[in-house]
Amino acid sequence: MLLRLLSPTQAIARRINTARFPVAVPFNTHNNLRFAHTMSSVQDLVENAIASNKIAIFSKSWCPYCARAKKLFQENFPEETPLVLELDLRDDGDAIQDYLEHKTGQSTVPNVFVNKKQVGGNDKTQAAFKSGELTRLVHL
Ligand SMILES: N[C@@H](CCC(=O)N[C@@H](CS)C(=O)NCC(=O)O)C(=O)O
Repeated sequence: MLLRLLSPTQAIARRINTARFPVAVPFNTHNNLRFAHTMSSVQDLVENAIASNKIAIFSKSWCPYCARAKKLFQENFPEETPLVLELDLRDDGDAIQDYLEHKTGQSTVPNVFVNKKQVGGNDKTQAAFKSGELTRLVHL
């Protein structure tokens, strides 16, 4: 019924907007015409970040767990320069977070990857450091 009130373009956009990884079709959000991120561009960005960086941390700038994970690397692996993507500071941050959940089953940040392996959030990263697994991964 709702869709019948919309123009065909709006109806299609409304339906695509509900898709998990929308394709590049314009849709209205809060009266602003915006473009949905393509699944492949977000997927490529995340996969490239993981593949091209020894340490990749998907983070949010205000997140205390992220701060602890970033501090662990700064203090214990000062020679490394992790790639840190602050999802709250990016237009595509929500789409990246959705893709990470799809990929790893983890919906929270931080989401830490070392040498292409997902370590997990802060708790798992701290535990991996204590066990020696994190150091092993960093020095692969
Ligand atoms: N036990 C998790 C806690 C992570 C967590 O709760 N992160 C919050 C931000 S501080 C989160 O991702 N909330 C959902 C969101 O921001 O979308 C860990 O150690 O990483």
